[in-house]
Amino acid sequence: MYTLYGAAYTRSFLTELVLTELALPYTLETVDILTQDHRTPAYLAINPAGWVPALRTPDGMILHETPAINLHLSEQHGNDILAPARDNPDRGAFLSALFYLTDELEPALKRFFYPHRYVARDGDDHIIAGKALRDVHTCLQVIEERLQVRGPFHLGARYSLADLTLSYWAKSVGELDGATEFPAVNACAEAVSQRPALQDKFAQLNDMMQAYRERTAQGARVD
Ligand SMILES: N[C@@H](CCC(=O)N[C@@H](CS)C(=O)NCC(=O)O)C(=O)O
Repeated sequence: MYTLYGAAYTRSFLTELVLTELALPYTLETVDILTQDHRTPAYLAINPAGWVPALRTPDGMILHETPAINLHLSEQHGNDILAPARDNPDRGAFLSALFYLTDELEPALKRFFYPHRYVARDGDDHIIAGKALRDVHTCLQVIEERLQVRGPFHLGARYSLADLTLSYWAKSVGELDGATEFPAVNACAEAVSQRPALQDKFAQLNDMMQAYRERTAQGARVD
């Protein structure tokens, strides 16, 4: 049995989607970043970086870094569902798509969600958030153009972890200004969210993001 540390409205939910897609049983240990649970000595002993998710494997090893966790699970248990095998001709394109999401889109989203960490002067949060939002849109536009050439998924007709990762973010940020202007991205996310194994989880994601927005509107934030 795997143990996943995280909170519903964080990217640990992306790992939940992977565990669910692969039908792997797991327990969720809630680490709520809006109440700073991720800074407690107990959690820092699990992941000294102070981020969620972390995953405890059945043999007691702790894994961290979401893309690494997700790729590892996909390769250990996936029977090729989520990750093309090393000898698959699509392997390179798959890794390119996945790394673009994790190296470019995710850092821009982090700047958008935590702008106060990047300001030189108090009160400039909105400047950083605005720039981050433009960076998010630039990334989505790049993905849009790739999907328009080879869609509906990153690997054409073949679904993969890259599509699941994109769909998680697209559905999480669906209400950001301008984020709905990417038809191929949204079509990919819609197709993934309708996968029979994932439908319930994506419905849950919607509710959780709503709850997250309400809490942050009331002043809760990650310092
Ligand atoms: N590189 C890490 C980043 C993880 C990350 O930033 N997680 C967020 C939640 S989505 C978090 O723990 N935020 C708390 C913080 O940054 O203090 C990964 O991909 O797992």
